[in-house]
Amino acid sequence: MSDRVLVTAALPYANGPLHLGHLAGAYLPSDLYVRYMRLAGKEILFICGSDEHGVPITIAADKEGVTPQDIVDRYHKINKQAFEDFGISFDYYGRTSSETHKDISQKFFKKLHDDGVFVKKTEKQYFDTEAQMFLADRYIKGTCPKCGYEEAYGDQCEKCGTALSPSELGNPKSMLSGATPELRETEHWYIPLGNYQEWLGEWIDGHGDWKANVVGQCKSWLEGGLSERAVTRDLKWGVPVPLEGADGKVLYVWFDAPIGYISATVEWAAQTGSPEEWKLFWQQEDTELIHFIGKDNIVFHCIMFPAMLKAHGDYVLPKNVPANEFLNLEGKKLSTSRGWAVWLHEYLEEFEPDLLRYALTTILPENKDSDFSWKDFQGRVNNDLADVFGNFVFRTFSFIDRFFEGKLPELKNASKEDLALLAEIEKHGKLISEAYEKFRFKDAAHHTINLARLGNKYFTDMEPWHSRKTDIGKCGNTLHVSAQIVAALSVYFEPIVPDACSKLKTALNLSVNGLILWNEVSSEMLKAGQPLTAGEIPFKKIEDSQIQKQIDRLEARAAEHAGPAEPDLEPEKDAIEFDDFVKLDLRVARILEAEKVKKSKKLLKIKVDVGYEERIILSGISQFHEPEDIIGKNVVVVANLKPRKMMGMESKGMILMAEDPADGLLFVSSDARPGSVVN
Ligand code: B3M
Ligand code: ZN
Repeated sequence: MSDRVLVTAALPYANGPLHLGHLAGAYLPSDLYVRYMRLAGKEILFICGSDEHGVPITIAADKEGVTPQDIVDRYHKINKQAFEDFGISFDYYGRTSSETHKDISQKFFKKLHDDGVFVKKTEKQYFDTEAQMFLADRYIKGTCPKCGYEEAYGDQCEKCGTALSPSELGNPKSMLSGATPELRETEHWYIPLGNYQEWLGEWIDGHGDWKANVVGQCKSWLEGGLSERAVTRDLKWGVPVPLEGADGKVLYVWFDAPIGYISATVEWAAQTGSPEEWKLFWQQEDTELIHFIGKDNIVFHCIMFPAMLKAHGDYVLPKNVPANEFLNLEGKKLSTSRGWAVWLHEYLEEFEPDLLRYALTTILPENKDSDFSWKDFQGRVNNDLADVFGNFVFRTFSFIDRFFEGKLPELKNASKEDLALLAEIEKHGKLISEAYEKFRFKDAAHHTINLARLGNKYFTDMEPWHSRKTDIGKCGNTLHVSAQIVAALSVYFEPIVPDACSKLKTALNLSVNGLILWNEVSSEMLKAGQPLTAGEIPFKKIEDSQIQKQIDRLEARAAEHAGPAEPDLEPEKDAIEFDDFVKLDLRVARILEAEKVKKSKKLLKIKVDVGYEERIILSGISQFHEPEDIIGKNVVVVANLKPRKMMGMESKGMILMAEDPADGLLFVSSDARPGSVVN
């Protein structure tokens, strides 16, 4: 591994405030990695900034009746502040509306243009006659040709991630007027990604350490064959195309935004007073460039930007793109338009950033979508941070304060238990650092809290409240060992809960010489006799009422935003293998008899004919269907579900029901005869 690492986090659009999903997708993981890498002594640069171009910005401006500049000025400031408040430790947070960025992205385009990389084409594109403009990207919606999602944007389907052109959408509609647009001729520059197909395939194959979810997406695009992508747009807002006769045309936002990583690095270098230093990170072969992003950005960072960089030739290529999946909220997909989100600035009104950093780290959607719930948040804070880590730290300090005059007792005649626990410091240091290096942050959190758990258990087992009366030497040993564990935790926990660790280091008188490196952590970080200043209890417990307040707020806002048009649909489950599917024996069955099950509010006892036999199935649908209404219906059942006992009766199989958000449980019916296999 190189010692010079450039880490980027996706540049968020400056068109609205940030929420939990943003944090869990790219920003917390990148910050965890960077903070760990700094502790590991690497030369690391952490770059991010606002993405201030593109249709998301102009749509936000149109909606409010203000200028795009007003929008980006407002949200750049708000988002930069939110990141700072959460301790996301960027070395530089730029903006793509800067002059440097304009200059660098225009030069990038110009070089590719002059080298003959692009093809220029006149093509028919959708034009809204009412709004008098071409409908690029998110100004147009329609049906995704790949997955059939009806709300796909002109540049990307947010459901399946496919990169699209407006011409590929079925049933296109203008987002401005709602009208079906007409086709008009316009001229644009295209990057023929097909020319890079072979190289990209080999390049991606050469990265066996990439996450499976990332490689999977890349492979599926490559298998589908790469086509030409327009890199310019007919828009008023953006980086102007730096060519004669290209008036009214700007660079496509996904062309200029990733170049923002380069321009922000150039600005960072200028600001530090060594203007050439950006070259170390972008032009020295041995730099490791790591892009942290959410899964909807994979195609741009693993196909489009690498092709651009390869075509340009002067810059390093990414070494890894550890993209995360999505975070859901209380079991539902996060949605700003439906008000189903927790905004970072709202969270901060009530709680410390460290608490969310820890709770989110333990549930990061590293390999599949995951779910944040307020109850779970409370549990993780109270059970792990307060009861384990906080309690251990507090007990250690307060015993030393009360019985050893606030000075670290010495370790003399250490017992087996004392030595065993001290040995865990090095062991855990290895486990945790391995997890960070492999982008397995959930594992890193698990191992870190585990060391605190071992410390806390040891403290309880050693019973210093007894030994202080019977064997003060043993008591001193227990506190010495506990304090050394606390000291190790003040470093090991730093990436996840930086505020708490900085307070802890002060209390331990450890931070005098600045950063303590990972490999300086040992079982002898604290010297006997050194003063320790007991501080406040770290991590207070969260009350039920505080959690209820958040849940109420979320639900109230969702109710405000609720429109009749958008049903509250469950997020799609994780993909399964075909082999998993074929294990299900689905059959058409006819309902022969039905009656309510006594003493049960929900269950109906239903006799069905599955073609080859008659059998009883118990089904929890009594609130939605009267027994007499369902007799004679042909429904679909899972025939080979293992029989189950309910209310003392055996149920053999399961009747499939569709859960309609408004109407409750409805049958999946079929015209086929009983016994027919459903595939
Ligand atoms: N602004 C999309 C997003 O926020 C885009 C990322 C740019 S990274 C170069 O999801
Ligand atoms: Zn799709």
